[in-house]
Amino acid sequence: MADLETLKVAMKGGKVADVRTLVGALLAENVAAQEILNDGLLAAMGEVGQRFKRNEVFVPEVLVAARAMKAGTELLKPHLVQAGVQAAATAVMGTVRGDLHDIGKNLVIMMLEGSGFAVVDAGVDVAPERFAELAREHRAQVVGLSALLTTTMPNMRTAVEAIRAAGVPAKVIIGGAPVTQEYCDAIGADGYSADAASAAELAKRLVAAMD
Ligand code: B1M
Repeated sequence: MADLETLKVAMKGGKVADVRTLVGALLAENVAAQEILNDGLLAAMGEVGQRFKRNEVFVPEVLVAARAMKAGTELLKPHLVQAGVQAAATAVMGTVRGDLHDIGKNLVIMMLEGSGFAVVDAGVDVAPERFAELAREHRAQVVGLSALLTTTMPNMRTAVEAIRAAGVPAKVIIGGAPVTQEYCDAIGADGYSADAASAAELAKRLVAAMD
């Protein structure tokens, strides 16, 4: 029998194959995908983050845990995203310039897709002008910016400025661990949310208000 504690141990150890097997087994045991994500993968990543902060583990260990987390979330994706939902709107989503963290961004993408958005994944380390270009090219209603580092947060401001300067009418939403509503207000973004599920709800609300 698979359980969430064993999954957390495998993820913290960066055991990709074990994480795949355990996530598959938990799904087969009808454990909800959201529970596997929150109480298994995200809980384990939270612990890795704490240990990283205390210098008990270093970048290589964090990287292998992140790889294992990706492998797990890929298996969860079909269960988190509703099948066959017609795209109601388009969103461009990326991590801002200088920032390579993509796990949160990928979760936001999953939740947006689950809410019926067609999502253009701009990737990581995205230049401000690139967000504007992609939004224009895909006629996006929403642009989502993610940042995990206090040093890359200012690049959210430059991305907002580039999008506005290009005259792109998309709503800009922002998030990531160090980001706050106050920061959102300060840089003139259209909305902030603390987690991926709320980001999708926020995007839906903003698009509905555009009609
Ligand atoms: Co980095 N890292 N990291 N890291 N890393 C943090 C962020 C850090 C807090 C660790 C720490 O010190 N405790 C710290 C930042 C400190 C700071 O600036 N305040 C840090 C540091 C310092 C660094 C380096 C500088 C380390 C170094 O090289 N010395 C370096 C920077 C590299 C770069 O980006 N240029 C670095 C590198 C890395 C790895 C490459 C090893 C790896 C990333 C792998 C990858 O993403 N593919 C990594 C990881 C994994 C982490 C931690 C441990 C986990 C991040 C994560 O994926 N969390 C992290 C510590 C921590 O957060 N506990 C840490 C899980 C993820 C689901 O959460 O991304 O927050 P998160 O997303 C959340 C919300 O924030 C929100 O939704 C998600 C949940 O639902 N959200 C949004 C995210 N984006 C959103 C957008 C929205 C709305 C909500 O709207 C658009």
